[in-house]
Amino acid sequence: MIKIWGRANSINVQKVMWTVGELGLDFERIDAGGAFGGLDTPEYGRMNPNRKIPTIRDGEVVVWESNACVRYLAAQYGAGWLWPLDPGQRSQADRWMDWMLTTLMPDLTIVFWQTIRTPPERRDMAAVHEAATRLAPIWAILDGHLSERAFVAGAEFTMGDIPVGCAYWRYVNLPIERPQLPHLEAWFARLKERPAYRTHVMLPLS
Ligand SMILES: N[C@@H](CCC(=O)N[C@@H](CS)C(=O)NCC(=O)O)C(=O)O
Repeated sequence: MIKIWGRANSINVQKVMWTVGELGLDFERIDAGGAFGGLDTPEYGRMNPNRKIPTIRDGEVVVWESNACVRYLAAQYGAGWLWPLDPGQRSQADRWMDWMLTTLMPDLTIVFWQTIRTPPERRDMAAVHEAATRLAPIWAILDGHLSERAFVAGAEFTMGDIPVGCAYWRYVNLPIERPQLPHLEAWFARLKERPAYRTHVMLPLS
């Protein structure tokens, strides 16, 4: 039984939930973070000194950092599938996971927080517009990559699709203008066929 600490509307928790869903693992998710709190207890701090979500426990193994959680679960339970065994192919999955955190998330976070988690009277719409403008060519990089393959690491779905798939759901549901990205849209249609994506990621933004 995998224990997962984190509220269901966190993008970083959604990566983990989607992964356990794909793998068909037994899990217990404990609401934590945001209005649920629970991150400031000594017990939580011993598991995750950052006091962030998600944190997972699998027997004696405790993991934090969402991409590390996805990698752990994929390697432990999905080797040869979610976790490509060939190092070159795995590097394809890995690089788009890191790209999501380092290249995509800074501007996606600005737009998300300003338009979804900030009351209308306090929104900085100039910052939203600037971040949305920067995001368009960033997503176009992944669109170009997907023009030649069905999924980010090749013909098959892998862990590499999970962080960017969570981010794309947010992106298409934000109240901003977006460019036409046909290869991303075709990939998104493939993701939407996956029950675990529909259950754990395709939730209303909140
Ligand atoms: N880089 C970390 C970021 C973790 C993080 O910032 N999580 C947010 C939620 S998405 C959090 O814990 N916020 C505090 C809270 O929800 O109370 C990861 O990917 O796991």
